[in-house]
Amino acid sequence: MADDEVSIPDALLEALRAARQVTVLTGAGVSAESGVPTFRDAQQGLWARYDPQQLATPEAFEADPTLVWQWYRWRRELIARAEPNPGHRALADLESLCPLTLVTQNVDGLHRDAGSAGVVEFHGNIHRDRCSREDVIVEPSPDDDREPPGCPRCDAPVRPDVVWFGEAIPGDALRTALEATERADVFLAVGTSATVHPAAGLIDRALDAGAVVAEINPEASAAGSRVHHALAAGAGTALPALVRALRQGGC
Ligand code: BV8
Repeated sequence: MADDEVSIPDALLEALRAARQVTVLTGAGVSAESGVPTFRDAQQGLWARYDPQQLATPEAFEADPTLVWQWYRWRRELIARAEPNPGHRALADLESLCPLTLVTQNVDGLHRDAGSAGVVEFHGNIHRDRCSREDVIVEPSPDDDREPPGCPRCDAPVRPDVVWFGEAIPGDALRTALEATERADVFLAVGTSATVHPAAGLIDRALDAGAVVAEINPEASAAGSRVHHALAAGAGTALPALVRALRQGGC
């Protein structure tokens, strides 16, 4: 077996082949191989001295909207240079092999770019803007060079359409994710440290609901000791290996 190959447990393959519902939860680790730093990675350059968990909050935006806006602009520019990697593409392929619901904590949009349909964006999407007063999606005028720009309707500061710490998960996303987790015969946690809630809680909900739960992560996550299968590998290697193994078995 090639050294970058990953061995997929037969029991996991059998469970995937028999599954009526497969639910996948992805985290920043899936985008790491596209060059998008994870939340665990030290921030880079100008942002090295800031803690993402401090910046991704309504309080930070209230205190210094320009700083927070500039942080998101830096992340948007970084993500704009990123391409989906083999892990993203394998999850898109998996949709044709299994009845799959993909729930992502990532805000980078790379799953959609890779061709995944119906992605549940649990923490929103960094590419969309929202009026901070009316809470509606808006497109600021390209001529508005203020940071942050003003809402084209009411001129309140515009913010990224993401879920900040201390904010509720969008109702539709939460309901869809909970329902897909309760019904899951197989639940895959990929590239997540399982430290941010309520996303991380989906893993225990899947376990409690009797799903076969597997994790793909080079390092064990906070849920690692509770899952049935822990594949200590990168998503970009393990997910294509999983799709190949399913196809070889005639899935
Ligand atoms: C809420 C969008 C209530 C913004 C993000 C219960 C217990 C403890 C705390 C809480 C709790 N309930 C609520 C909380 C508080 C808080 C929380 O969880 N705090 C934690 C940190 C202590 N949660 C919240 O505030 C949530 N809101 O609960 O509101 C409420 C209810 C009603 C009404 C009002 C309020 C909201 C949380 C959402 C925060 N927003 N993102 C933005 O992006 O700017 S979270 C953000 O961080 C990401 O989206 C992501 O979810 C998270 C980082 O986690 P991961 O994705 O796992 O990434 P991480 O870097 O941690 O790990 C990467 C992993 O990848 C590592 O394990 C690594 O080993 C692995 N890896 C690396 N390379 C690879 C790889 N894996 C595979 N392949 C590779 N190649």
